[in-house]
Amino acid sequence: MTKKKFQGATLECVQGDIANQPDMDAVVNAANARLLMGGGVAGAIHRAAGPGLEEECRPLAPIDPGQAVITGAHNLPNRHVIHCLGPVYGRDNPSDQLLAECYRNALQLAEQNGLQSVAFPALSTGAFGYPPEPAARIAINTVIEHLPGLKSVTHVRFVLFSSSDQQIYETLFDEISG
Ligand code: AR6
Repeated sequence: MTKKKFQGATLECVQGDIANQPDMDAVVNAANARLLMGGGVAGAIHRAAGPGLEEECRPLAPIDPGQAVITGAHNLPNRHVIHCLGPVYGRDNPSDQLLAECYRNALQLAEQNGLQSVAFPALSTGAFGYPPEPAARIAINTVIEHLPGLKSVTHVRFVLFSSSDQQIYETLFDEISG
């Protein structure tokens, strides 16, 4: 794990499973437009949450790329799940702006719900094909850009599945000053 203090907030990157972050108020789901189970992150989150999550999601779907919605966490050990639809790389354009929107909208929902801690997976970098390094830059830069404006959210964790993604985040964390 790498930890960094940034303007009073804690930023972390860890290798792990987004569905097993019991100390975080919210975990972010790399959702599909219909907010159904799916594979990857969405599979892990829905499996751990149980069928109540899909039920709660149904009336909120469909969502657009860049959009985020919040639900309860059901059987997950968190208070909420924030579902983001990342851009499909090369199809949903401009991909960089839509990916940044996901992180911004998720943080805003966390803030509006009085949450202190949010864990993000590497949105769009699996089935949606976004190259990991530019996606990581967008994730980190967007969070750093918006943290100073947040009162409630003071702890953001990036949860990376592979050691190569963890390596990318660690390298980018080393570039952060503040
Ligand atoms: N915890 C943390 N990261 C994970 C986990 C996990 N349990 N599982 C995979 N990853 P993806 P997307 C990593 O495909 O690209 C789904 O089927 C993975 O290695 O989950 O936004 C949905 O239903 C990758 O680095 O999300 C959508 O249709 C990253 O998380 C679509 O895929 C994101 O991979 C969303 O695609």
